[in-house]
Amino acid sequence: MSATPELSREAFIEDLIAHNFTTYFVATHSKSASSNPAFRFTPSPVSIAVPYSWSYSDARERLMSLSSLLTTEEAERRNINFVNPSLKDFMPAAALPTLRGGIQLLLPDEQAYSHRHTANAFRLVFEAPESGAYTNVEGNRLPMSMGDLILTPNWTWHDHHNEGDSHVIWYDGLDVLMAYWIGGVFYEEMVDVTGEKYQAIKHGANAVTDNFGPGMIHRRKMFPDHIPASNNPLIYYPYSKARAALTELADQGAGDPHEGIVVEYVNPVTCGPTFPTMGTSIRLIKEQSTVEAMHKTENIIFITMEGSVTFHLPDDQKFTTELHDVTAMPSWVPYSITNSSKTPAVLFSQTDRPLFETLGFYREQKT
Ligand code: GTQ
Ligand code: FE2
Repeated sequence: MSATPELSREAFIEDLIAHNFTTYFVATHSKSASSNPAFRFTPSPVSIAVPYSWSYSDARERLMSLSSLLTTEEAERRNINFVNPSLKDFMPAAALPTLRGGIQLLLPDEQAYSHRHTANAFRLVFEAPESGAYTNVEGNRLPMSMGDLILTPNWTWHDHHNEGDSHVIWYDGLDVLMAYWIGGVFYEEMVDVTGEKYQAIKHGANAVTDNFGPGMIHRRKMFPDHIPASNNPLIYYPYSKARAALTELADQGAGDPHEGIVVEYVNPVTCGPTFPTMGTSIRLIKEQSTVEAMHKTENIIFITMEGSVTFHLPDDQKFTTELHDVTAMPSWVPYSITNSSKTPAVLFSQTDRPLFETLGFYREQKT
């Protein structure tokens, strides 16, 4: 076996590829059309994903149907995931190259048993009973009310419960794709570790939020088990606070032409993003206004929490959203966001920008 210098260039390349080698030259060589075109560097990012928008009402209908086909016990997590059409053949349930999203349902008296994983995750509540729906994160009972954000950081135990009188539906956001690519997925079920399927409740939500008044936290008490030092201890962000912050900023006339009015959910210990891998924020787009397009190296998912907006993309592509629709924008794709209605729109977002920033890859450019 060997390619000898006497071979023609074409035969040499065929032999090279057949033996699991390659050379940068194949990126342009006509004989190598089957090789990955992405091998060739591009002047600016060309994402493996496409922009896409999923209708909440379509997803919700399917989630409801699933509830009569599958128990929570069987399903472990009864959900419908958002799948980017460009990624579906080679990535496990990916909305964007690093981000997974889905919606999950618990009917009254249902619960989803406790487990933990290295992937960071958050819940954003879409529909909830007056009271009784909650997620237990490391013993903290965190209520699920409309718009609340609940974090389940890396390796924290979590189980979901609905003791209310109507269903609860929430959005799950995860960074698991990144963990998958780099070989960092670990997972455990509580029953296999402790013999219990659910955690005991040790603290209410106030134990989380009150801890940050004095800026002090009893880390061992809140997270008795080993927790990575990078974990965000503020695992609960009620919607009322986020929404009030937006209203106050709007009243002050704050805002950026390329961002709208944005507040970021931060880790109060570092003032950095919610997770080392994944940031979350919420923005208000004033009535009859437009957030201008820009190139940014981030993969970002927008969830319409109030009102309706239209995303305008190149080639006249556009997505108009309704309540709880999920819209995915891959890196570097420019889009503007228009709110043409007479009431403000509120968009939640999930982004992998912390990855780019940490690694020195973050860039932006005006269009
Ligand atoms: O609720 O714990 O959509 O572990 C995917 C994985 C939800 C969850 C998902 C999960 C969860
Ligand atoms: Fe989970």
